[in-house]
Amino acid sequence: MKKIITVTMSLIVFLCVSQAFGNICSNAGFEIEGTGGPADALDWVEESTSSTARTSSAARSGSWSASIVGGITEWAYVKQYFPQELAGQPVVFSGYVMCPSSDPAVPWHGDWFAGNSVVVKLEQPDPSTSFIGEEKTLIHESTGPYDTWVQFAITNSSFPAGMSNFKAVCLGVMTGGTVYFDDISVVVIPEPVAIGAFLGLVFLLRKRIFA
Ligand SMILES: [Ca+2]
Repeated sequence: MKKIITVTMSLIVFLCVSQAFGNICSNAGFEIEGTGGPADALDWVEESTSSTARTSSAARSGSWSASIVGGITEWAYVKQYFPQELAGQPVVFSGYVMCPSSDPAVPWHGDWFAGNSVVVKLEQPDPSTSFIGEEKTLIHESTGPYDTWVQFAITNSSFPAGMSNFKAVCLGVMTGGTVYFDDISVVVIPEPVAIGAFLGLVFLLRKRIFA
């Protein structure tokens, strides 16, 4: 009986740590429909139904992605909220974006964004839109790249303290064209102290199981 309890405890600890290293983004591939119909992605907030949509026009995984159509609103996005206190922990926000050569993106403010039309951001809690981490050199209006899924990744070496939540935001800032986002990932890397504590616990449990 004692052995069963110990093994069960080990499994629970393993699952907790796996979760800590895993992708905490829900509906990361936009495959699940939300309550608003096929164009609405479950657990994602779309900026507007005219400029942002879940779509099957392009996909890196499965059959669906999120599209941003330029020229309707200055900023259009899909974003997801992560209600966690992550002070001191590194967060990695990554994913893929694609722009078709048949419908190339044109940046709204070419001078501001150096000819780029795609911005991905880790943002502070509402109502702020200030970025914690940002990348805006993904799709250039003259050089693309086009027709290929471009991987992006933002890593915060230390997440700011005092924030109860944060947002992962995929933005198009465009006067024309379309960009697609798919396979989004948000991973929280546990602090070295937490990893050390976990490894110590595993060592103790192994001693109890195999003693
Ligand atoms: Ca997908």
